[in-house]
Amino acid sequence: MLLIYFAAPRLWPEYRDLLPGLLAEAGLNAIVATEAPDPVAVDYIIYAPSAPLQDFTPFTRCKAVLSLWAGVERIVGNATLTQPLCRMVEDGLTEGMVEWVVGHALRHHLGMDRHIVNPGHVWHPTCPPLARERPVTMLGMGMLGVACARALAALNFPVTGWSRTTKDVPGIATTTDLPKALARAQIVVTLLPKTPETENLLNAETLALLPRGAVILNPGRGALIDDTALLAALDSDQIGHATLDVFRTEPLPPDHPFWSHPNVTVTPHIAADTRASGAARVLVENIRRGEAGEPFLNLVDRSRGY
Ligand code: NDP
Ligand code: OXD
Repeated sequence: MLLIYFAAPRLWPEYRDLLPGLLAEAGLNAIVATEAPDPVAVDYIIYAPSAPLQDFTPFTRCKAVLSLWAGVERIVGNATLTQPLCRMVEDGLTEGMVEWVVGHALRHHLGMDRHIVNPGHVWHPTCPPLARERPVTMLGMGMLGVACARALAALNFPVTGWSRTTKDVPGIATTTDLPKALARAQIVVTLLPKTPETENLLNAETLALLPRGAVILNPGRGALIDDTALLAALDSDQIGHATLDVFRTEPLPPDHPFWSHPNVTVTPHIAADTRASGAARVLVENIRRGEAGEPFLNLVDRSRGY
């Protein structure tokens, strides 16, 4: 069996070292390489959008494309891709996202900036409210959204989760009604995939539905937010702060107004990383399934786009 790695070259040594042992443990006899002189010989493709691969047509025997990324918007619409597409769901990715979301939510909730950057040595004696007085809304209640919603609810934040289909998550109020989800949210977290339906979901109209001064945390995708509308809402104080991890263009161009806006925090797409140690296990389990004729894990629904 031949597996080809079409992903970031800097991560290749980790996968090269981890995969053979895990494949052998699973009873799979496979070669893992970064080049396929004969594409017809390839059984599985390990993929990340950092690779230049665009044309999947020559890989006629390939049984699945296994994405190292959770978000698949850069491949899901590729008409040459006819093989099953699996996205990455992995504990390290989820834990990283929970830590990023909880950390940035607590920063804003507790007003930490006021004490961390205090050049005038001002004594600020105002106590923050308790978490139970700070409604949070999670836009997207998938693998990552639910994990983050649960972690925030465990700290007593009243969490409302919004998604396309109805959910039943103990301790979280869920809804499919966007205006209702936004009406009370003092902190909004966007953990949605980028699809035609979610693009510019937060725009001038929906940002205006939020309570004045609400904070936005976006570790989902840049295109979920209309940049111009967000900047206008920040300038008018309708939005108090935006902490953004993802952007329409990455790296964020040096002259982008987000860099210099006093109420924007930019993190460089580091909210949650796919760790090779966990991801390699997920890849091998899916290859085992493929070889055993069992259903793949984390299969992307091509018509839904995620
Ligand atoms: P999932 O596919 O598990 O969940 C997606 C959620 O979004 C689901 O609840 C889904 O609803 C909801 N959704 C999708 N479309 C709509 C819509 N039109 N209206 C309302 N709800 C919608 O994804 P994950 O939780 O695993 O990941 C979410 C995103 O996080 C990824 O797509 C990626 O873009 C981003 N990400 C960012 C990372 C980073 O480092 N910054 C790392 C990893 C992921 P339903 O359940 O009803 O289908
Ligand atoms: C992902 C990401 O989708 O890191 O996995 O953004």
